[in-house]
Amino acid sequence: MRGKYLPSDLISLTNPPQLTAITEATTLREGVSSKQIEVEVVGTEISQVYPTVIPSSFDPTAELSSWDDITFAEFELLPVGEGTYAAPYGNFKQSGNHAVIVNAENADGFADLVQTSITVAGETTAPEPEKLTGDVNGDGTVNIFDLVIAAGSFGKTGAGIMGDVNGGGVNIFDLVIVAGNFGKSLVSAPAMTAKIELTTDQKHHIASAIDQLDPIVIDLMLKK
Ligand SMILES: [Ca+2]
Ligand SMILES: [Ca+2]
Repeated sequence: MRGKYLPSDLISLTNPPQLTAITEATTLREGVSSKQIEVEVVGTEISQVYPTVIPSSFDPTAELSSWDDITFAEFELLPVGEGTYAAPYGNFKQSGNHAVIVNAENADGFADLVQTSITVAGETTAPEPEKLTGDVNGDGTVNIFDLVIAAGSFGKTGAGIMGDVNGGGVNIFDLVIVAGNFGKSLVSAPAMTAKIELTTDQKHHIASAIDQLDPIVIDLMLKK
């Protein structure tokens, strides 16, 4: 008879859904705050599949001042295939472990909860740009402009001075570093300017800085 006389929804009358699989615990790549949450559900007439996100900032031991303190983000998973429900969640921003707990419901009740963990490694949202030692103005090439800037700041002390390559203010060591990296470039075709017009002041800065440079470094610079 192949059970053809059994009502197709008989099983659902006695069975709440079962959650049989969930996205495995994941550490997000740096800068990524979104993750697809996916579960496998067995059961009929599923009315709702919904994850609750408990953020990394939640401290279960902290004293709660109101019920609002334990209101967590909830969203709904949608059927994407046979027994598969999924949706992305885009607010994994705080570093640490976020618990994602999924429930499913049908007319018979709720499933046993399943849980996964999404880890946000760091707060950084953008990768550090590649840096070239001695590239004072950050244009990807170490050339005369960088030397001009460093020479122009010569003798200045303090933090964050343009031309301070190694920290601690701009002194002879910064010029040596710029000079030692002279001609290096991150860009495939170095954007060397054919004509460089320096002001008298700039020439003076460089001249007085070069006076203090090691002869080997000067030799290196002149070859470029
Ligand atoms: Ca530069
Ligand atoms: Ca320095």
